[in-house]
Amino acid sequence: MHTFEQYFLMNTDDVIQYVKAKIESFQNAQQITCKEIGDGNLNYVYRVVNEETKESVIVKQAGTTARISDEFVLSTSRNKIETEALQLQHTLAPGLVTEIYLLDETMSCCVMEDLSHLTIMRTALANFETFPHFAEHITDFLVNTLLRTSDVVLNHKDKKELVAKFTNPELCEISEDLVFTEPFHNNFNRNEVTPGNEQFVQTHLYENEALHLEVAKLKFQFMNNSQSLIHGDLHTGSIFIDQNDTKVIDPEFAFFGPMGYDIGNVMANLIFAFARGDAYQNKEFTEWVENTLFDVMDLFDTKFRIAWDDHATELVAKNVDFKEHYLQNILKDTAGMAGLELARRIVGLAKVKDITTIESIENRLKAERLCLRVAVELILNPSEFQTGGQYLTALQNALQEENK
Ligand code: SR1
Ligand code: MG
Repeated sequence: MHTFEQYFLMNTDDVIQYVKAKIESFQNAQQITCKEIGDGNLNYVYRVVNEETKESVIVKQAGTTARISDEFVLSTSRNKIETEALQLQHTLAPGLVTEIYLLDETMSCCVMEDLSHLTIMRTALANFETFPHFAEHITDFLVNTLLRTSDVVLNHKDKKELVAKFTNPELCEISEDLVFTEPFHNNFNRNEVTPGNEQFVQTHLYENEALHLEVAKLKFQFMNNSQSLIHGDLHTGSIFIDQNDTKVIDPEFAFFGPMGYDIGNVMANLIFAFARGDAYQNKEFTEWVENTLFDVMDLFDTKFRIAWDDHATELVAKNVDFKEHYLQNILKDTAGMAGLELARRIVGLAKVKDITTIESIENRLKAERLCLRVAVELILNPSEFQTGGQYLTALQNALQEENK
């Protein structure tokens, strides 16, 4: 019988005992079921149900290596960063973030709200489902969690304490390698290029010196601009959704970095959904994605300005031209970071199902090139992407190139 006073990696039986020991309402439950449901690259996720009352919770535990590969040896303390980020984001963006019931630093796990009534957004998008409130919800999340953890709003000493608390070197290193370096240099030989696109990748990514310069700038921006508490991995696999609700999960990559990293991830992952929709010629779906790409940029811009006026405490930030300058830089970062996410998910180690599950090889190759063409454009010319309409033009131009 475990007492859970020392870390070990739990199995489903252990998790049942754990929940009985730690969660009061499960203490006397006679019939508990537990299933491992994680499909992420790093951790173990269990759904635990009291079959009598139907109450359910999620237990998420960090192992000592990443699920995707033992090459990534990681401190299990990442679970604390993830849980504390969720707790802070929950207060900043109520209703849009999963709720935490318990953080257990010894077992490197947390117990949280079960969101199984919702669907992981990537899965839903792969089935061409559309979500009318997504753009509204995700821009509320972005503006509130990003602007309100920046020096524009926070007391600067409090912010520096948070920067220290959320220093996350191991998971940042994963992103520095997988997002900012390997897709362009294949320096660890971990890239996997789909046969048929090797020459395209060689020319557009590996041998593109102008691109390498812009990627280097973005990497140093990621490593050195402690702008806000960013989620750090805000792709559509980190979002639960249905027709009414949107809930963000999984901020284990959280740290103080550039706001554009999160916004760019949202934009890039919508573009993956677009590329899949285009591969299956689903016009209704691609139109919804286009509208959503447009709305995310438009709503972010509008809400950011309002939130700035409502919440800025820093005296020099009251200068209207500074607000413009600050926002323009965020939007510039957004474009570059979106380009990086697009490139790394096509050629790098961690791919996305939107593209890998396209059955026709011809269509998959085309979808990949579409994403890479947009990626290169975004990285090379980030200042030209200040509005959603400019992203749509880049998508249409890339489609035209492909259809030539
Ligand atoms: C080793 S982890 C690979 C990827 O999975 C996570 O979700 C992050 O996106 C990371 O880059
Ligand atoms: Mg994750």
